[in-house]
Amino acid sequence: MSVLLAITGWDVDHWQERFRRLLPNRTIVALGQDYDPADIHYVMSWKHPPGSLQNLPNLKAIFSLGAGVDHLLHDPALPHVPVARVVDPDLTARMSEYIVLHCLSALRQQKRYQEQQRQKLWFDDRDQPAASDVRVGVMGLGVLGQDALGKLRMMGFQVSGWSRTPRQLDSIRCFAGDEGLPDFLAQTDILVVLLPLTQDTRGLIKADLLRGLAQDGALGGPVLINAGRGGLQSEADILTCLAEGSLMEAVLDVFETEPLPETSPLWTHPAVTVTPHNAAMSAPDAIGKLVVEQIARFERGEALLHQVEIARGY
Ligand code: NDP
Ligand code: OXD
Repeated sequence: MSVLLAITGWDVDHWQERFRRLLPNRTIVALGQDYDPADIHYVMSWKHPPGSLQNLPNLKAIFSLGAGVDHLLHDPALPHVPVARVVDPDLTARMSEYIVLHCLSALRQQKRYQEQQRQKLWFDDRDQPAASDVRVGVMGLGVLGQDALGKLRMMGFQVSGWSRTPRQLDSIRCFAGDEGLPDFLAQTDILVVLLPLTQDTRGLIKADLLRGLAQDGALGGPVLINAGRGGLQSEADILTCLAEGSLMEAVLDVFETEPLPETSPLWTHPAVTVTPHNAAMSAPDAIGKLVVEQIARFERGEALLHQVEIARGY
């Protein structure tokens, strides 16, 4: 009963060492190492190369090592076994830290004061809006969206969210579907994107959508924070909207191409903050424990937690 680590872009040795400690009675191998395909019962995947999970005749389940699963569902040769994703308090807390940090940074005009410090400028000519004057709208009312909204509400922001299916949540104004989108955008000053990348959401964050954000808000212009996936956004449209003023600031953790190419104008744009897809990293200890628990459940004959609906794409 071996476990195969099918990981690219992360430190495989680190994960292998961690899983060897957590699962001492199993053989933990990684793609490219020597193993008998018939021994592999479980795969842990982060961006496995498409086709690399074929010909594992005794495979029972695939565990995504991240919350998102677009990185594995795009594999046309994905084996027909259950796929489970990460839902874990450690990862959720990290994402909410990122979202709260950047909402507060927009509220408190952090970019501007950093620039003033660089110029040794002691100067303040603007009113400081209160959090309660600012409306944060989160696209995606799932595990991450709901946690972030709860924490933003505690900070005093006005909060709303948008999802595919209608939701009713305590103290959160909820909008849903294509019909609900224009009204959701029109009452949003800071747009936070925490959607999965699916056929329906690809390319959603484009100029028309950004121009629909509230233009009369307390911050002086709309702010975009995308920590969902780069494939959700058109970077050319974000730049156009920043240039024309329909968008005031963008905080981007994810990009159409990752790593973000050196030639991208986003790197040096004064109104853009770039982070290297680390809004919420998968910490091997926390995520390792979750997967070990999942395997134990599965082998007791219980259903896997957080199973992905393959046809839906998330
Ligand atoms: P969930 O599956 O819990 O939630 C997804 C939410 O998106 C749901 O509310 C769902 O609607 C909504 N949604 C899906 N499709 C659509 C659509 N077509 N229109 C409107 N709403 C839609 O996911 P999580 O909250 O756990 O994670 C969200 C994403 O965050 C991940 O898929 C991943 O891409 C990203 N992520 C990024 C990280 C980073 O470091 N940058 C780290 C971790 C995750 P409904 O409620 O109706 O189902
Ligand atoms: C995830 C990610 O999906 O880190 O967990 O992007």
